[in-house]
Amino acid sequence: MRYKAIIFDLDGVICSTDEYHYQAWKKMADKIGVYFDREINNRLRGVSRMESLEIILENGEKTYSEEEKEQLAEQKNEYYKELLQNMTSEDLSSEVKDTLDALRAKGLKLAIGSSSKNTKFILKQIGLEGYFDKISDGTNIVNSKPDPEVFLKAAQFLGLSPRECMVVEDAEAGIKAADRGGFESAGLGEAAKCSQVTFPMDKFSDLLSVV
Ligand code: B16
Ligand code: MG
Repeated sequence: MRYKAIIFDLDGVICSTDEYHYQAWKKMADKIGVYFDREINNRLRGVSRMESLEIILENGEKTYSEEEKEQLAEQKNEYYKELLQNMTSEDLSSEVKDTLDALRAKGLKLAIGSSSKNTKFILKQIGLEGYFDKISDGTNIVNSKPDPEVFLKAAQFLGLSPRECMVVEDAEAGIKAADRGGFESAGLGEAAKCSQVTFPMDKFSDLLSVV
């Protein structure tokens, strides 16, 4: 087999928390009177919380102190966590779960490579606590995508080289991170259009014909 492991992005790949990120940022932006829409939201995919805030504030007039920015990011995270409370195992699609099980049955190791600091909570909510062999997330990195750190850490946790792992992403920043780290990649949505993607996909289950 070509790969020994697959490293999955979480938000926008395993589950649709990307919609909740949008709603939470929108609520925060409306509160401070800064324009925000879904197109701007697409630029936040895979990008860390503080860097996402900087992108949103590009459309505002006001300059915020570091302390105010921390408070705004914290406020957004509170809105986001409120939305996550309503997630259950029904938010994990059968297509994703069946594909993951089939990949594991082929002998592949499965890992997470997500920028989110809420990764473990989300996995618990959707019934995947303890499912993945290794988790690399926003709590163990300094640099967020397009820096390859989150995927390099995942490979290191697995004890494998980047050439032995494939990355699955929905974000352009994530495909760039994979490419810079020496990983092949499979892309969904926006990521499927990225010039550095190895395998553009229409749907998650296409992974079964890629590996
Ligand atoms: P948090 P991923 C990323 O997750 C999201 O795509 C991005 O929108 C978010 O800002 C980032 O996580 C940080 O999330 O605020 O929960 O720490 O796509 O890398 O799984
Ligand atoms: Mg993502």
